[in-house]
Amino acid sequence: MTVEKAIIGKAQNLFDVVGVASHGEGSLLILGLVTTPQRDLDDFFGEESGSFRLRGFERHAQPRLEALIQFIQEQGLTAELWGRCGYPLRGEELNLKQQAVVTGLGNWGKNSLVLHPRFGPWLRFMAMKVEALLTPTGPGNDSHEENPLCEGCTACIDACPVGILEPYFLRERDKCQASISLFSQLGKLVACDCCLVACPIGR
Ligand code: B12
Repeated sequence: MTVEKAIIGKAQNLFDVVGVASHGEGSLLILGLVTTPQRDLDDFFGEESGSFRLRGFERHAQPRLEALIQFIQEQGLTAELWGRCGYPLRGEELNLKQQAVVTGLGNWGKNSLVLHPRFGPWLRFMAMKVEALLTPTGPGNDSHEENPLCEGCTACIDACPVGILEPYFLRERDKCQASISLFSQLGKLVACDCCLVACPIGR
């Protein structure tokens, strides 16, 4: 078995979806896990300092990420997470949704999230830089074509409690209830999920 096959196979064992993009001299692994009530990746925890912990990612994703890094290191290569738990907190740094589309893990949905044909909007993404030239997956670009899965449906737009969702774009992101609850509370943070719950894909 080639090292590439071994790395991708290991990643596929640990995560629900795996994409590869080329990145400088190496590659970027885009890893996705479905969030569920039993495996709540959306468990964010506000701290007194005003910052927050990615508690769901720490619990459920970090052990898998560490196992993959260790496996890659055993192949004599280096691997590094992008941001805390592979979750860059600024889209300008690395846009995970764009990378997910580029690597074929789904397409933009009207709720501005990446929709996977089976898992709908419930995948959460992580990025890992790998010092190896792995074969890129997916279309290799993030075409802004309308998503056939969203044709004739406005369920997410109708469900937005603050009316800021336009097809494929969040107009005033600071007003998003997910954003407000994230940065203004202490303790377990409840992110608004209305535009995900309303989506019929992957229900
Ligand atoms: C900042 C941020 C937020 C902000 C702003 C969100 C926003 N839409 O801008 C706030 C706090 C509001 C937020 C909320 C949520 N977020 Co958030 N967030 C991020 C973060 C850190 C950066 C996103 C960003 O700034 N992108 C830059 C903007 C410009 O890009 P964009 O939104 O993709 O815009 C593109 C599209 O609009 C597209 N486009 C424009 N016009 C058109 C037209 C057509 C036809 C098409 C097809 C496309 C298209 O082009 C734009 C540029 O590429 C990412 C992690 C990361 N590093 O990527 C997570 C991330 C996007 N969030 C995520 C999630 C899950 C959520 C929430 C559900 C809360 C939660 N449980 O975590 C809500 C959902 C709200 C929503 N409907 O977007 C997931 C999305 C997973 C997925 N399946 O898509 C990410 C990837 C985190 C992760 N690790 O998985 N988030």
